[in-house]
Amino acid sequence: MSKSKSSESRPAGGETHQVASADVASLTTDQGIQISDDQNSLKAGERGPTLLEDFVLREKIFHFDHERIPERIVHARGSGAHGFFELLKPIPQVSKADLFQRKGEKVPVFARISTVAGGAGSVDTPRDVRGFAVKFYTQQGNWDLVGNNIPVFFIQDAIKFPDLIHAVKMESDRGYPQAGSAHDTFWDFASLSPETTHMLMWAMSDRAIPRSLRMVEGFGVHTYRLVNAQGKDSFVKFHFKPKLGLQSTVWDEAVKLQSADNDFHRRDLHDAIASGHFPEWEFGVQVFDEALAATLPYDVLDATKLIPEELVPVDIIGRMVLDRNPDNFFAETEQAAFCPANIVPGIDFSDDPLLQGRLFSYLDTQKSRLGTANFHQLPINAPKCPFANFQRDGHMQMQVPKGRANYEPNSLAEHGENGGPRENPDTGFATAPAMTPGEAAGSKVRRRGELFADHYSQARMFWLSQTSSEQAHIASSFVFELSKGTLEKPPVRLLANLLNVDEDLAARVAKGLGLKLPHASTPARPLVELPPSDALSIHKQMKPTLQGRKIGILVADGSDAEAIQELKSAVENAGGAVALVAERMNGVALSDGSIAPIAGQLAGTPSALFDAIALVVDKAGAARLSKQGAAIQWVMDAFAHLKAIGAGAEARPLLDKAGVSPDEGVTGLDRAFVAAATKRYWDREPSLRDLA
Ligand code: HDD
Repeated sequence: MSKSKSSESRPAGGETHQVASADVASLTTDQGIQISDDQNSLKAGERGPTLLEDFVLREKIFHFDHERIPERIVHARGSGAHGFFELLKPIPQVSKADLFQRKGEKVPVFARISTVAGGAGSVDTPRDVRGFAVKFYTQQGNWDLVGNNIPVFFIQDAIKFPDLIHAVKMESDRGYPQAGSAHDTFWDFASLSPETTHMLMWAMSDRAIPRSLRMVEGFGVHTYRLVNAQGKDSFVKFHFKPKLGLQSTVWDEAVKLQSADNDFHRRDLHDAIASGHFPEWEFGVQVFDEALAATLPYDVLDATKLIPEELVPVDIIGRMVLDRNPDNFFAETEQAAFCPANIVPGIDFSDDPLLQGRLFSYLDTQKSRLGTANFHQLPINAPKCPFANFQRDGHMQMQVPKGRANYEPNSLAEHGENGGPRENPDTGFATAPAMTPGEAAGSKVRRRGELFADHYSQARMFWLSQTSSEQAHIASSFVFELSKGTLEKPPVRLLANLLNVDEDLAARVAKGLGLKLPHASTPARPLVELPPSDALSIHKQMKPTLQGRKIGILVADGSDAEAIQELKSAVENAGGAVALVAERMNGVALSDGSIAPIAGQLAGTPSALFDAIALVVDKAGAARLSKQGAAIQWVMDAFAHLKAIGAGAEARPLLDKAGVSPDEGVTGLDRAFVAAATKRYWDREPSLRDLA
């Protein structure tokens, strides 16, 4: 073995690889040194020891070793996109915020939608709340609206947040379950904390298993303040309403999606944007004043309460469109640092104690996650308006401030030097002076507002606002989640709390769990009967549309080419998309002799991935497929997931094998199918599964 080191390098076994040329840039080290060989480390002889001297190898491995950063302590799994907010209706009468002044003006945004409990690599479709965070890069600086797809929260005071999150995340001794609340510690905490009841109703509803991130609402959750140019302030709740309407999956579908495609939501968002179908939300505000707040039987500073839209309508003042995928997931989506404390003149905080705690937490966590107080200089976080101050130095300082002025007051400008920026009393952010009425001279206490103690009135309002099918889903989710626990007391305590929401609900959950109904827990405040609100129901909000929806068409050799083409055009004209699924990926020979390209192989492309299915097969195809488990399951699942099924008479054997019985959602392959595919068939459900 030769001891002399060689500067020559060559591929190990005759591989071909691209080298730099006039069109292909040279690979370099982080120091800009061009690299001649990226295939072999430097060795003392071909089969000899690798040399420490190899700075190319060392740098590459060194950087790789440090690629990961701590994931978010909550909302670790998320998908983001760039876009814009466009003002449709200026509101200078209530807010002086620059982005709310001029009709038609656009402000760039970056939005990230996330699950809460799971890690960064967890699946997209567990039962969970979805985070809905938007960074508005306004001319007055960044405004971050960091909300959820549910308008209320589990707890009322930030001091309980670490307990809530510890309870819901994987259990600390065993490290499971991942991304789910169906376990002892969550229900132990929740059943001991009646303030969670309203949010539990939402979390057990279909809101927590959305069909697409493009089909969720976004809520700022807290009551914030708007402030106008005269200094007058109002209360406000912020809303995003999806243009595609609200839509969720059914539980069995959500579960099957986890195995069909871990990245179902991320892929859906990415594909929609890449194909020019930009997700869009209306942006609205519920503006109200102290006087109205004072008449309500609940406290607007309590994040477990919402303001019904029937009482204070949502005024649509803008729209948000996501029209650009990130170029790099880590640099943008992962490093995006949202913070509810990022606020602009014209918008202000309320005294909501949950919000107040958040104002500290987010800035603090970014230091731990991104490693430096200079995280705001990362391109995704940096304001798009000029920003300058006397903050200096620290890890990863990327700006190069000029001159000596790093303190204030200074008189350097008077000596011809750059004296740096100064405060601006006219346009700078000034805190709205309004205090919660009656609290201005309050003494220091560790207590909550009196009305915070009503934990059940709005939970009941939510329950009564749901359709019977939605109610069955909620009751069944409680049964499923509580059945996963091993402790005896949490389900009993939870039932005692649910009895205050609705006796029928509690009785159904008890029956599902095989438990005797306990006595109701004693509410800390008497309930107030509130009128139901249609805005709280998904089914009452759904849009019968094919926009953003995908139809799976099962085909086989001999399938009718014309029927496929007609179906495809009809679906696409209605704004939907189609994907052909077949037993093999190498195309099927259609009736006209053409070969149809296939998007998904049957066994690996379950019907859970589609919003409706069509079977375009001839007699022989149907006969063959009706002997195949994957095909039978495909049809069976679509039926069980309450989807429309379009099929010609030839497909009958397959429908029969899958147990499809006729109803409004089972049609021929004509126009009726395209109309039917815009909906789900809730009435079918009771005949298919035993819901609580
Ligand atoms: Fe939070 C992240 C939403 C209460 C502490 N939160 C985080 C994200 C969203 C929310 C959407 C992810 C942002 C992103 O995409 O990067 N959080 C909420 C909502 C709440 C809420 C709607 C109640 C109304 N959060 C809340 C409280 C605290 C936190 C009470 C602490 C006192 N949240 C955090 C955090 C996170 C976070 C630990 C983790 C990663 C991050 O901030 O950047 O600071």
